[in-house]
Amino acid sequence: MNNRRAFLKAAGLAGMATTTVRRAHAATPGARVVATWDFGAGASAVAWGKLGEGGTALDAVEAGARWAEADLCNSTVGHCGYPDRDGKLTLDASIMDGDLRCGGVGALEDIAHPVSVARAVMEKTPHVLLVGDGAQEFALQQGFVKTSLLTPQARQAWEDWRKSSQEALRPDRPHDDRTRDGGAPQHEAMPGGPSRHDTLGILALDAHGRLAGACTTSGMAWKLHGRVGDSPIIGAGLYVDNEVGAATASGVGEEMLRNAASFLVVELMRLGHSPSEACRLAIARIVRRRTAASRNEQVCFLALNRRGEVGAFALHRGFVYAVRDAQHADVLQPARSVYRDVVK
Ligand code: SD4
Repeated sequence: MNNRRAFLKAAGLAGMATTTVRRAHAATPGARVVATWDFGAGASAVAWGKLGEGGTALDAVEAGARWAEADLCNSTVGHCGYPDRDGKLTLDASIMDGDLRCGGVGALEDIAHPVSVARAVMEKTPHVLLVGDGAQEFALQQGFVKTSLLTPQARQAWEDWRKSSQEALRPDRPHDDRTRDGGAPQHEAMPGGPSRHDTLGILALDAHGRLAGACTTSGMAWKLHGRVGDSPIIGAGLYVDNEVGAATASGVGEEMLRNAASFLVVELMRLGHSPSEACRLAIARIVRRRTAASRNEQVCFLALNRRGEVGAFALHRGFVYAVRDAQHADVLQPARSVYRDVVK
């Protein structure tokens, strides 16, 4: 927490936060922003500021996601992300409005703000998802600029990984899964754990009762080239419906994809479950159906319903999320985890 405060201060967010909280307090009764992981605090501060300026929930989540994409301390989202197995940095992102308008980009290279390209897909095309070269071509046509994003640190990490991981270079091994050693789960090191990769998922409810969400990531480090995760896939990494609520996910995207997981969380809320219970039930289903994989993978859900209630659950310990509203300027919550409750 102290580190994060220091970081926010260094990033110039602490002062801005105080001003924007005061402004936003008046402009946003009933509004709330939530975001995954500790860096979600920075993203929510920016999103909250956008709401304070009179921006919509959609504007707010895009602004928060852009902040995370530009964050030079984060090796899991945007500019400083770690590359794939071939050393290429490919980015995934989506954005969704509570009226079901949505857009996504997958495996996008050399464009700094995939979330804004996703918004352009939503607003300027009849489609929902563009991938790879086509997504980049579209971005360039829309005025986005081609930039080399791989940082020297990310390249060095990739080179170190290649040296230490000959086994992982087998074509059927998309990432180093040496944590599957039969030992106790180590959430720091496991696929989906905080030190491996974290996606920014951000959800907002504005003062007019509109919901929106965004999700942005560089995906799993050392993934196979061409792999697309859950984050740009509507229903997997993100789902938002003004009639019910919104959900987003972080962790091993393959589990979110096979379970249409964010859609599942929203549908569980539609059935009357609270956000917290909906996240817990979705995780419990993954543990039940994918018990062996669940042992050493992290999966995390965060949900916000149309009344502004928030809930989160993770497979394993370690998932935290940020909450921002008129009462709370700087709150990081640890999510409860279910693996040990389900697998005795
Ligand atoms: C993916 N879900 O590409 C993303 C990665 C992630 O926490 O969330 N990490 O699978």
